[in-house]
Amino acid sequence: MSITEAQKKQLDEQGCIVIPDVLSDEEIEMYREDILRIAEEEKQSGSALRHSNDHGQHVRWLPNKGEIYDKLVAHPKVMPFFEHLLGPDYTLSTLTSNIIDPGAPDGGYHVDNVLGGMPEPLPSFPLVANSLWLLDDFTPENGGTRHVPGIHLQQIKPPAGTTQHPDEVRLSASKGSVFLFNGAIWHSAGANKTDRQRVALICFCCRSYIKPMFDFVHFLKPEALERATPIMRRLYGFDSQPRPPD
Ligand SMILES: O=C(O)CCC(=O)C(=O)O
Repeated sequence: MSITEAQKKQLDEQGCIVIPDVLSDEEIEMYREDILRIAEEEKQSGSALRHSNDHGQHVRWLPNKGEIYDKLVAHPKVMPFFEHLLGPDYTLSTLTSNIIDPGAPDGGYHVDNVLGGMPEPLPSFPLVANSLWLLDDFTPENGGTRHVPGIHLQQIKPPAGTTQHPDEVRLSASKGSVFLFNGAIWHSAGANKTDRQRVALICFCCRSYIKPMFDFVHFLKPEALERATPIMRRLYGFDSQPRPPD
């Protein structure tokens, strides 16, 4: 699998792209069912990470929650897009998911970790890149991700509390596709005005010299590490660690 020159240009200029047909219908159904099952279990056990005024939930640390999530870590249809933005030695920062419940309001605009904590101007090249793996068709009505194409070129962050932008787009894309974007694109989940949950898997990556958000090196379960190929180990960060004493 590869990335075309036109796709590279779109990522450079717009900062975002939809990669079609990454997941099969069977995979979509399997992942959606499993994420909703884990979300319910986490609610019952009191460990749920609820958000959006209790109208949304994150299920995080997916590699530790099932072998089925291994496939997302080094997916051949998606890796070339991350490599274009972050270089050939990029690493995984998080592997998580986002459920937007009916009634959820628009989220607040943000850029992704680590950019939110950096001074402006933000770097002129991508440090982090995010990808949403759509387990439902995304529409402007059901929480389709709001984003501002091209704003990464301005190297600015949304002022705290920003909820609108004149150039905003609400993502419309088919389930099974992946919406991949430069982390400097202002974005947020949209309001869900339908009666069905909107579900996405999220694979968030960074350059090898950026500190990832999740410490896979120390907290990946032994069985998940055992299943990892050399490329997956690199993505989990094992090849980009600070050195131990001589
Ligand atoms: O779920 C969405 O539509 C947006 C997710 C998001 O804002 C993020 O991963 O930073």
